[in-house]
Amino acid sequence: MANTKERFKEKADGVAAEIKDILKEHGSKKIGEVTLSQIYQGMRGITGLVTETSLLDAQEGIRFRGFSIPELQQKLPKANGGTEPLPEGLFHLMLLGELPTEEDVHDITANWQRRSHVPNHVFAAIEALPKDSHPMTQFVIAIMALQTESKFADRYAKGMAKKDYWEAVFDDSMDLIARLPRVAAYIYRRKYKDEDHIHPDGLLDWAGNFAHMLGYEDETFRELMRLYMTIHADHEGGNVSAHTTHLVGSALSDPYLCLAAGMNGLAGPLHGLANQEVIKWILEMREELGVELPSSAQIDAYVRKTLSEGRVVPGYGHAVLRKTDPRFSAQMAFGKRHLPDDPLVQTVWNIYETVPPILQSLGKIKNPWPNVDAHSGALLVHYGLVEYEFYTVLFGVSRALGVLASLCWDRALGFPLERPKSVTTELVKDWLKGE
Ligand code: FAM
Repeated sequence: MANTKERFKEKADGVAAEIKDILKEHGSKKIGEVTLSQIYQGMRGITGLVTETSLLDAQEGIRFRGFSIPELQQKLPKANGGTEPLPEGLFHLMLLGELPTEEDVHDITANWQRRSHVPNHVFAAIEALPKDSHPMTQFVIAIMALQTESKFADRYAKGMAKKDYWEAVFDDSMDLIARLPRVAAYIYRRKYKDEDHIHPDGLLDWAGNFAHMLGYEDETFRELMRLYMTIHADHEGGNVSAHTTHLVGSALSDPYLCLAAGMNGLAGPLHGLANQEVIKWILEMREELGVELPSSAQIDAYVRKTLSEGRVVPGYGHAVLRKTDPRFSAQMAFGKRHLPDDPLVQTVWNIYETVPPILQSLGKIKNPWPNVDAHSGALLVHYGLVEYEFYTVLFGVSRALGVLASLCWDRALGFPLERPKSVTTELVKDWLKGE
């Protein structure tokens, strides 16, 4: 059977031909209108990007190549004896647009194992940072240090032809994904476990090995990592990390530069950093109240206090979603199955009962329901991964799967430099005068 790279090229050539025909016949078709409010308010609802790997529906949540999270949990190959999907399978699906076989998934695991060597200077770059640097800072620096390995940058400098860009981006993307768990685990063990590093286990799958290198041997924790790495991977193209990676790639920056840029966006509290903010907020609430399992009335009062201080309730709301995030529901189901009596997890569920009506009553929040970040920390704490400043790195390792699969598509489809038009308020006022 042809390997992943050849199959990707064949698929992408087919789609590129379709796009050419679509644009030839329908290129001038109008697909929407833009209002002044939209350009001042984060471009919500403006369709301005093509991202092949996943599509977000405001009511249903994310679908990866048409498959919902529960469908993926059913259809994607699992580890031996496991019940959660292997993220290798999701990557195959996002990249090739078709469900993988067990053999496809084993091939990707083996491919990533072969590519996983991290050069010593990357560890030295991490070591050069103070230990108390935020893990996301260390992660981005490590990705930048890895950039010496970029095949795209090397080949471009030697005069690579445009038709070959996709291949160098594919190789860099596969190398990067293969290396990220080692880099992330190194940062974790350096900062929190007295630099007692753990060598990779070549017999494990990508996420299982990541859990092992972090220092967690519990098989249920490995299952959690497989689920976590699958559900955080992609959320269509307009979110900050995906859009940034895509935008930077449009300048023909190599995948290392693109991913580092995307990860800087993920490190913002309104985006990926929300997962650390949620657990911090819950732990502070418990400390302030002096109880392990706050009552509904206590949660209610704490939420109102947070809002009165002009802060957001972390883990709630979304720019596109208008219902409970299915990524939240998948984690809740995992909790019900494996740790229903955990007081922190129960608190997350009690917050889920209490927060939406309060947010709704404010009348301005478009989505009062929980997003992915509202649940993830409580599951991690249960297994002992209590260092919440590290949580966004976990999100980042997973998000690399989606944004890099998309970057392969961007170059294979020959997408050009991205350059939307901006205006000044002076010009807007002139437009309005002319009305
Ligand atoms: N708590 C308090 N106020 C909130 C809120 C929340 N959870 N979510 C939205 N609002 C406010 C928002 O600040 C805005 O207020 P102002 O008009 O006074 O500025 C108003 O409600 C309308 O906002 P919106 O249109 O409903 O949401 P946006 O599309 O502007 O923002 C989020 C979306 C995600 C940035 C916002 O809901 C938020 O800040 N949530 C908390 C942080 C969070 O959980 N982020 C993670 C998102 C996640 F899915 C991810 O990227 N990983």
